[in-house]
Formats: sequence, structure tokens, C-alpha cells
Amino acid sequence: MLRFVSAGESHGRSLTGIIEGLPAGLAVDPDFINGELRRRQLGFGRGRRMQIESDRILITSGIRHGKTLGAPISFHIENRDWDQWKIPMSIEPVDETAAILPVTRPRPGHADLAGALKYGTHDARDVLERASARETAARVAAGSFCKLLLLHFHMRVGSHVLAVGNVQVPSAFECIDLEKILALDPESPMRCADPEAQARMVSLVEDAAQNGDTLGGVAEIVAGPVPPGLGSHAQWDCRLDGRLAQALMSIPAVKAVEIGAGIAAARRTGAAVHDEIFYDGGQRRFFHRSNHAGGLEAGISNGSDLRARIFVKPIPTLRVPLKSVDLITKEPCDAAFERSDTCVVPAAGVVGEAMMAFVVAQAFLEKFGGDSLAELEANYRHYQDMLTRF
Ligand code: EPS
Repeated sequence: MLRFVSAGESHGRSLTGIIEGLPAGLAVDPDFINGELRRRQLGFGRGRRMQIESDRILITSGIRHGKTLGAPISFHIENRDWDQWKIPMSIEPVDETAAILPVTRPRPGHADLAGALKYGTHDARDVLERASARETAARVAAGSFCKLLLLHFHMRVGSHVLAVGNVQVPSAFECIDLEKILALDPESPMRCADPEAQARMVSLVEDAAQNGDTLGGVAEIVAGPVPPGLGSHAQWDCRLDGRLAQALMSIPAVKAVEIGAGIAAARRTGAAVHDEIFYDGGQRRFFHRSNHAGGLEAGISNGSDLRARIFVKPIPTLRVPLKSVDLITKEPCDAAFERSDTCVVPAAGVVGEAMMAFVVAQAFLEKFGGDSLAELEANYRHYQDMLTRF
């Protein structure tokens, strides 16, 4: 079973990750992973922290001479900002006189209050450090290993931004092909297919930053070509749509996930929603001309691209603060402000790609299994032969 865990605080020494369950023999190029880490740091509206960090992976086990061993892979990503935080985030007890102020004014929308109550701490830093979206760098690294596995089987994952605040792309730019998504300039401000909407998104973020406010938005994540038959209808927790939704929903600030035409489908009739079935005799395969299902029917991939959208709430750290209550005095106060971002929708899309890559790779390995890449290839080839002879 493909599994991934991470550890690390936002201003601690480093992030650490372990991914296990990848087959032996997969070539791993750290430059590819570093490229993905860089993509996550981009996007207009990120704060000063991204100028400090320059995320790079250090792989510490599970790879030999450039290829996976089938053993757990461990890795680190250093936090450059650690230099400024050695005392407040010290692993060792520190001198009481070091005057480290606790965070006692919880920010509405962040982990501060719920986490402080849960752990019985009056210093919200004890929870906010791990709740920080810094952790998503480790997800992108883990997702990059999954992307490399999927690439070996010609599958790719991409994302683009559909909305920032109330600025939305016109419908012609919504369900664009994966090829077009992958061709978007990673260095563009929003990784949005419509330059006109992108310009308006940028100026909206500028206004929000000026006003000490923040913005959310919507990103779409697409994977393809995904073979039919991944996931299962047989048990509730095997359904791939549910697993994908959980993975995407777990991204910090994501408050809703939509698969395919999801929300709009609820308002339409069946005739307008379901993707009709066709057969291509030449290629000996079934296909759909539309993809309202987002590539998933009954929790099983149907051969169309997987398509999901994440709805990202505005960042909860506001320079013009909301009302709060002090954790110690219980007096009304303004919420704390820490350096933060104004908008992270393009970065959330990159994290969404990592999560989708993980879910697809996990389901792919479940179906085709094997300890080595050669065994996995043989199992997959056998299934493809079966499909053409179906
Ligand atoms: C975050 C606050 C900001 C973000 C951070 C998430 O960090 P800082 O407080 O150090 O300025 O930049 O995201 C990252 C560090 C990252 O790598 O994405 C928060 O409070 O969630």
C-alpha cells in the first residue's frame, strides 16, 4: 500500500517526509522534484516568506544509484527561515529570560483557537506551526515521486486557476484540455488560461494586499490518461471519488471539492448530465464525448481524464485584523497578525496535483501491484491486452 507521512513545523529546522510502497526500479530525478517544489512557491499574492525559502529536496534513503529500492524513501526540505527562529522554535528548553512572547490572540479561520483548546495550550504557536501550509511542501515532494511513477505509464497531472475572489474565467476557459493546462507558463502570475481574467485577478490581489485583506479562489486539477478500472464500487472507503475528495479537502484552506460537473449537475436533468457511451472499433476501446463525471463513475475511473476542483477560502491571517478574544485574559482583542500571504490559489493547485497524483498512484499500484517496476509493467500490459480483447 502506498503511504506517505510528513513531519515539520513552519519555522522549525526542516520538513521531513516518508513515502513507502513505490516499486523498486523507478528512476528518480531530484531535479524534477525540485522543479515541482519551485512551482509551489510561485503565484502572485505570496508573501515575503517565499523570497526567503528556495525549497530543495534532500533524499536520505530508499534510493540507490538513482533508482528506488522498494524500501521506504525518506527526505528533508530545509527551512531557510529557521535561522531567524532558532530560539522561539528551539527543540531544547530555552532560558525563561529569553522573552518569547506566546501567541494568545487567535486568528478566526486558523487553527489557533480550536488547536489551543484541543491541546490545552495558551500559546497558539504550539499548534499554528504545524497547521501552517508550509507542510504542503512535503506533500509536493511526495506527490512528485508519484508523478514520476505515473509518467512512466504516460499519465500526467496539471492544474490551472479558474477564479480568484469574484474574478472568474469565462466558461470557454473552464474545461480546457490537459495538454493546454500543462502548456501554461509556470512563471505566469496565476497559471490561468485566460490572460484577461488573469490581469483582473492580479489587480484584485493588489487591492486586497493594500487593504490588509486576503483572497481565496478556485483551481482545477486534471490527470490523464487514466486507465478505466481504478478504485472500486464494492465498499464505501474504496470509492476513488471519495478518496480523491478526502485528499484534496485535506489541503489547508480548501473548503469544498467538486468532481466533474459536480455542483452544476445537481441542478440539471439526467439527460444533460450523464456522459453517453461510444465505441471506437479501430482503437478497440469505449469512450465518452463529454466528461461531466470527471472521469469517475461509481467510484471507479472510467477512462476519461480525472477532473476535480478545489475551492480555497481566503487566508485567515489578516493585516487588518478581525475580532477575537485573548486566550489568557479572555478580554476582547484584535486577532494576531503574522507575516503571511494574500492569495495562494495557484500554489494550492500545485498541491492539489500532488494529492491527485498520490491518489491515482495508490489506486494504480493497488490494481496492478508488483514489487518491481518490471512486475508492475507486466501486470499493466496484461490488463491493457484484456481491455482490447474485451
Ligand atoms: C502560513 C504563513 C506564511 C506562509 C506559509 C503558510 O508563512 P510565514 O508566517 O513564515 O510568513 O508563507 O506558507 C509557507 C511557508 C509555504 O512554504 O507555503 C500559514 O500561516 O499557514
